[in-house]
Amino acid sequence: MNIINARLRGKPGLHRIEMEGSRISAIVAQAQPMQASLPAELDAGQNLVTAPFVEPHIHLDATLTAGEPNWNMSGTLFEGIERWAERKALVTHQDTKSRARKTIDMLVDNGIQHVRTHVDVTDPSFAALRAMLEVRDESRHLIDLQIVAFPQEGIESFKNGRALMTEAVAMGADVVGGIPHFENTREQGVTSVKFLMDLAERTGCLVDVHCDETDDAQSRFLEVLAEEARVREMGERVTASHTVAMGSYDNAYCYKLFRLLKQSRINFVSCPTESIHLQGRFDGYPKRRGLTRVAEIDRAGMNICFGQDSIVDPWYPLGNGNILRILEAGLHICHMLGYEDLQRALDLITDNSARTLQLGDRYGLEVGRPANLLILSAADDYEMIRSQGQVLTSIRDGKLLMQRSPAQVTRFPA
Ligand code: 17E
Ligand code: FE2
Repeated sequence: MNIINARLRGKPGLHRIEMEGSRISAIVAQAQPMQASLPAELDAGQNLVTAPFVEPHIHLDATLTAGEPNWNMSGTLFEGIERWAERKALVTHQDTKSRARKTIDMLVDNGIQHVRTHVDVTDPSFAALRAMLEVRDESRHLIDLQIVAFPQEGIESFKNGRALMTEAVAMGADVVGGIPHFENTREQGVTSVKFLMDLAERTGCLVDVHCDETDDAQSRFLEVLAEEARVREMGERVTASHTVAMGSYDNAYCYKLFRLLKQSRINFVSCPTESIHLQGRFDGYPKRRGLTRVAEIDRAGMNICFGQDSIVDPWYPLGNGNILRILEAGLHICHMLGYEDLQRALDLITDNSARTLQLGDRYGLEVGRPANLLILSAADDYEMIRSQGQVLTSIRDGKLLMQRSPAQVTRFPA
């Protein structure tokens, strides 16, 4: 299969992309627009062709459970955790698989082909983890799925938390998670981070910690995670998700913190729609936005990307799989609608996220890499955001995975 009349990010002019089997075999500059001739030729119509979108942070085990059995009435993270504990007691193998599959279909419909999901392992039955390990295998034709062993109710504060984490990794989780700000004491938060970094180092797993997901400016576990990553030289394999307390840190502390963060080389994930909804809940006015310092992390040359976090779960009642919606919201909330940010906005849901997931040469529009790519509805990043553009075609392993016909508008004369 070939794609003609493709615009590529960061390259002038039009290109033809050739695929052979499941690999990209050639990317050739075109002197002028071409007419499609072969049946196996797709016309990008001078719009962008990119590598697939990446979902770096979602909870596929909790998806599509909002209101079951109770709604989160306060809108706080903490009530979300309480409501989820009620739903978790009802989780079954089949229920988890069918909700995860429905959600994966939504992600696929929106051009996502790489996903990192957190799975709650503070459940001695491991019902959700067993289900998601099967989904990981059964969905390979749709997405590449990384599973995080996520201790929703704590490693130190939950009964047998350390053993559950160790077992989850032995069962096949790819990534070690954590939730230090939710542990009962500061000390438990610190020891939980040391424990999870030991576990990851010993087993070769990646690390992705829910870190400082609270407006509490005293929540300072990011410094612990970054220092552990720096000393062990594991930074590129480590991700700090949320870090929303950074939005409440004072500038003097944050200035010092940034030196460590840069040395550590860790990655960051922000979930802007989730955080604008869950945080600021204990404020009157002025009311905090409750996000991490996305623009500042980016400006400092560190790696940050956006994720959806939730789709219709105890923490967030909306969501439809469309990560472009998250990107648009995030750019607004983070004061990133400046010209230069708009020029490279798609980095936040493509290349930056692929780096977070450590996809290496399994990702990217380059000859020899997997023939996974998207045709978008606009010619550049700025226009994709402005026009609320869509993914028109998703190709995986050199074959069509999804095609969308955009809505037609008819105007009638007066
Ligand atoms: N669990 C958590 O601790 N934080 C979140 N944002 C979600 C689940 C969605
Ligand atoms: Fe999360």
